[in-house]
Amino acid sequence: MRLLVFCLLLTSFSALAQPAAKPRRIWLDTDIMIGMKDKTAREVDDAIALIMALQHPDKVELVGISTVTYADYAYAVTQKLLGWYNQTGRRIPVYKGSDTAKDAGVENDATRAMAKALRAEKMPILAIGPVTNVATLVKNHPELIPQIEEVVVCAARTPGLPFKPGLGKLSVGDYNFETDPESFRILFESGVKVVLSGYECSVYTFLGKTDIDFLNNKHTADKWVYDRLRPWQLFNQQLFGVDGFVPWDTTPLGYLTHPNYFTYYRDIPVRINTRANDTGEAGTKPYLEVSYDYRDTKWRAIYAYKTLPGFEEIVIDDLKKASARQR
Ligand SMILES: [Ca+2]
Repeated sequence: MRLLVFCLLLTSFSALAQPAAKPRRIWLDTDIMIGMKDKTAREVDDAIALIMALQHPDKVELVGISTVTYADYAYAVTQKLLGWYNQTGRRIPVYKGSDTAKDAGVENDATRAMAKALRAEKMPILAIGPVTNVATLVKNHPELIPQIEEVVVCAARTPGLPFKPGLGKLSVGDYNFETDPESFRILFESGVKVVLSGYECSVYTFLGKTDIDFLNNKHTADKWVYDRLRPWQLFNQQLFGVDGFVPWDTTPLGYLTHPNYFTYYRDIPVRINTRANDTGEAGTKPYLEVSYDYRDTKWRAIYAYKTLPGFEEIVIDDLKKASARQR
C-alpha cells in the first residue's frame, strides 16, 4: 500500500514536472457566413468553431485564417469576431480565398498566404468549408504537400447513410463536398493525409434554446452572436422540426483540440460514388464515402464517426468562457 501511494505520488510529481505542451500551430480555412444578410438565416457553425479555437490557446494557435466563398462578407465578419474574441495578444491575419469554390488551381490571396506559411513550417489545415483553396495549394505547389501535416475537413459518410437531422423528415446534402467535388478529388489524389469529420460524427451535438440563453444580454458581442444563433435555431425548427442546431464544424476543430472525444475509423478507404440523389432532386450526384470494403481505391483517411458525451459541454463552456472574457 505504501509503495502504491509512493508510486502515485511519483506519477503526479512527474506529471507536474513536465513542461506544458506547446500549442499546435494550425491554419484555418473557412466558409464563415454567420449573419450574412440573405433570404434566410445563415449557418453559424464556422463562427462557433472560430470562437472555440480562440478559447484554447494552450492547444491550438491560429497562424492565419483564409476564407472560401462569400469572400468579402467572410473577411469582414471574421475580422469582427477576431476583434471581440482574439485575446491572444497576437494579430491573426485573414486572407480572402476563392469566392466561387469552382476555380481550383486559380491562385488567390489565401492560397499565396497558405503557401508562404507552409514554406516556413509544417502544420495542419483545418478546412471547414469547400476545400477549393487547399486543392489549389496542393495542385500548384506539390512541393508543399509534405509540409501539410493533415487536412481536417467536414465531409463524407459511410455508404448509404442519409443526412437527415432532427426528426429525419428532410434529407440534406454533404454541402462542403458537393459544392466542389473536384477539389476533394485533387486533395485525395495528392496523397496528403486527410481527416474527415462530418455529419455522422457531429449530428448528436445539439445546441438548443436554453444552451444559448446566456448570450441574450446587453453586451455587444454576446447580443450580436445571440441575434444570429437564435434565428438559425428557429430556421432549423422549420426545416428539421427541432428548435436548435448542430454546430457541425466544431467536430473537425475538436479533432485538433479534444481528439479523445471522438471515435475513428483509421486508414479507411475513400471513394467518390455516383448514386441517385437522396435529397428529393432528380438524377444522380456524387457521394464521398468511406468503407473498409473498398479495395479498388488508393485514397485513405481517418474518419471520425462518433462524438462522445462531454464534447457538447465543451462547446457550450467555450461560448460561456468567450462571453465572460468580454467583461
Ligand atoms: Ca463551414
